[in-house]
Amino acid sequence: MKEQLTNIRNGAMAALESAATLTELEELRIQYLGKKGELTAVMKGMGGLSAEERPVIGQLANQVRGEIETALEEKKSSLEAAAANAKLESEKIDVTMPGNKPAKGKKHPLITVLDDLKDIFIGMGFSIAEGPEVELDYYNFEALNIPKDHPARDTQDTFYIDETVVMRTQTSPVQVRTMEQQKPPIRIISPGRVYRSDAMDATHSPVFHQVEGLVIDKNITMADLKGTLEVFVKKLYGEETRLRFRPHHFPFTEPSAEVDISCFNCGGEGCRICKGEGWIEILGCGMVHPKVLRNCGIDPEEYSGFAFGIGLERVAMFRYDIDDIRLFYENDVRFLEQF
Ligand code: 2U9
Repeated sequence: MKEQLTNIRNGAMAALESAATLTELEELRIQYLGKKGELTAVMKGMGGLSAEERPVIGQLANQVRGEIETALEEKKSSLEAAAANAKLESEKIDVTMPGNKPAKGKKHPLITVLDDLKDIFIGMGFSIAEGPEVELDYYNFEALNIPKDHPARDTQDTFYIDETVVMRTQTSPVQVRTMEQQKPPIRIISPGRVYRSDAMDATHSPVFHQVEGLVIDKNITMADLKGTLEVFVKKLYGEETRLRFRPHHFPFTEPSAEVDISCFNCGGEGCRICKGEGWIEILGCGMVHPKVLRNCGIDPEEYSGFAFGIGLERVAMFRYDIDDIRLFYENDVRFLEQF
């Protein structure tokens, strides 16, 4: 029996030595020390031993059990440590490695143009005014002297919400609301989104952006209008830029004009950008119609003013040589990255 116990111990030690995983180790524990294990089997056979032999063999069996238990514990610790090390090794990070650069956005070209316009007008003492994009018919048309039968009211041009509510077709309602609430002097620009029931093509979009301006004070004349717009245009396109005022008609201004600038690309020679004209139309303007002033609670005998409107997309398309308005709204990074 002694020999049997020694064999069990030697066998267990060798098996433990070569065990490579915790699962294998557990299988060995069951094989040697479990209820149906080899050591238990030997101990069960001790009943047939003599009174002298029994304590000797019993002691040896306990010693073997202790040795195997100790070896199991040690092996378990060393396997666990190895596993932990392997995990650390596999999860090791190189802190000196360069990080992943987050994709960085860019300012949208329309916002760049808008920011430039805002800077110029703020520099001239204007404030920024904003208002709702869903407007009452009154503020979008009626107050602006656009009568009921005016073609601009046609459903072809205006998105009607119902009989009295529209998507604003210009940002002028913001100026009307400002005049109702504020006494002159007034110097504001109102940038924002406007809506027209146009089919989408390379130069039209049912949603686009405008900046409108309004100045109301005593003794404001056409000279103030021309001076202000000249400073604006020269700041935006360069000091060498010339302006041309062409008579025009708007219901809300009288007199009214459209303004062309000498082509910033060829200086007026005629080129691809200005289509050989030498001039580029950039905005509309005029002296605020006395009826509009009266509608807004301002006495036209005491005050006068000028207003202008400029389309942001148009400015940006000329500046960046963009030939399709739809590119502004598609959010294609390959387009946006270029500015
Ligand atoms: C009030 C009184 C008058 C705003 C004006 C224009 C001329 C104009 C167009 C430019 C290109 C619209 O974006 S566009 O299609 N605008 O030509 N806008 S005067 O006149 C006003 C505004 C408010 C109370």
